[in-house]
Amino acid sequence: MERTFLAIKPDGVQRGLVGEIIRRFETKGFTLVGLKFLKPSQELAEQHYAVHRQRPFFAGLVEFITSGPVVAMVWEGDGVIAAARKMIGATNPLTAEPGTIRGDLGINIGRNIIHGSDAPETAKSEIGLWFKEEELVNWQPHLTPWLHE
Ligand code: IDP
Ligand code: MG
Repeated sequence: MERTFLAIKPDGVQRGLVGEIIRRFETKGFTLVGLKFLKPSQELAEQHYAVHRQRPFFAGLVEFITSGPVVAMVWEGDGVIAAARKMIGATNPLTAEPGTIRGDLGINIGRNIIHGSDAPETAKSEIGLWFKEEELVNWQPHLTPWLHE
């Protein structure tokens, strides 16, 4: 079963959007298999955003993501990686489609509320970076037969 890594950033936490965001993935029908609330270390943030190391916004991004608590999550389901990216919306909340998390809830690219893995390889590496294997829970939601034919 496919898994993805999602993180509600410090702006989402400070704005009280944790419940709203988790609700969207829950009601969509995906399964929560990992959840933790933490203030990321500098090292974790730099590793997580390593691909952007050369970008002008890198230092500010790392400073922001380490500034406050984030909600780190692993969600499971068929097609969850691409579907979660769709539900999150475009990187810039101003151009993100209404109906998406960023499109509905944000206005600035540097405060875009949530992170989501962009591909199977990044999902795998980000899950491994943020979670130990034993922190992920294998469970069968009772809803399964009502969500899958
Ligand atoms: P994504 O989060 O939609 O995958 P990426 O291009 O991977 O977007 O960028 C990672 C994060 O870096 C973004 O979510 C955003 O917080 C930040 N970011 C990207 N581009 C800019 C920018 O031009 N200015 C400020 N922050 C940016
Ligand atoms: Mg990205």
